[in-house]
Amino acid sequence: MLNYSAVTPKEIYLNRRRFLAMALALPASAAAATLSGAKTAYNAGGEKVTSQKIVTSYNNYYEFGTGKDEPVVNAPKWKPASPWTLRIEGEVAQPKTLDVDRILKLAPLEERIYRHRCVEGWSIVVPWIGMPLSTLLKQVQPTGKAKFVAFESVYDPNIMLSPRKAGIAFPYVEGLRLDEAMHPLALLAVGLYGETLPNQNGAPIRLVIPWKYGFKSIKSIVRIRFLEKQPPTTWSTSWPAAYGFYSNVNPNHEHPRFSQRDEERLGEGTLLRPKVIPTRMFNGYEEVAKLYAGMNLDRDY
Ligand SMILES: Nc1nc2c(c(=O)[nH]1)N[C@H]1C(S)=C(S)[C@@H](COP(=O)(O)O)O[C@H]1N2
Ligand SMILES: [Mo]
Repeated sequence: MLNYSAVTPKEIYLNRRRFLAMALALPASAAAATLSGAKTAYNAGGEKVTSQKIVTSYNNYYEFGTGKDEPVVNAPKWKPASPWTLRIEGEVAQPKTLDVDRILKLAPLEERIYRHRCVEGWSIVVPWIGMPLSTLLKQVQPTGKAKFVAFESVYDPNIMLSPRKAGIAFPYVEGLRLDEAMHPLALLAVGLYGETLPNQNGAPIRLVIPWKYGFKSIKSIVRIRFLEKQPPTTWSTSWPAAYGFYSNVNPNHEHPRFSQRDEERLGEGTLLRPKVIPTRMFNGYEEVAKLYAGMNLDRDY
């Protein structure tokens, strides 16, 4: 069950109006002030939120550098297209091109505090702002053949790394099974900490799939395709033995390089005594388990 706190329709409406005003016009500092009072719609576990400083300066975004300290330096130099358009096509009755302003109006924006676990062994707790991914996917009618959803990031070779330098192919691609994509926890995020997304966190629109490893949460999305067959994904193509299509957080399935048994919660311990906690199945989001009933998740990793 989703644990939504008591947010009245009026509060959601007001927050949405403030957020829209911010997204369209206000400078970042005013934006922070306007949304700082936003009500939280989801916070399972109630853990301490990681500092905004860490979440916006320790990033994986290979298009802007392979070091986690590089995207915060390189990504701000990039100017996302405005209006930003998202193409939705494939096995659908009616393909559509939507711009982000239009997507923002599809549903009230919610704040959701999610744990985020990187396969490399660190985790953070982030207050995202967004709407269920299902809200967007319901805008097109998938045909009976649609079983998977593929996502594609922007790729601008003028400012982003070459695939050779990054060591992975671009554009970055990801995918979900249709039922995973429609799960209410799957979030289409447009902001964090009451502000629009900084470039290094995937501006202007990205996925956040909290029960999967961080790399499934693809940034700066420009294209979504409904498909009959399972699509290729960047990391599973680059190293199939280490990265599968599902990539559910799973302490019982070891990665050849990084331990999945436990994780370091960034910003809470000290250099000498980092805060290390056990990694939980599905990152603790056990409500998704029924999506995988009958599957062997050690084989289908
Ligand atoms: N396009 C794109 N999306 C991406 C990545 C990337 O390199 N390129 N890195 C992934 C990885 S490995 C992680 S852990 C998360 C990090 O998201 P954050 O920087 O907002 O914490 O983004 C994911 N999405
Ligand atoms: Mo990651």
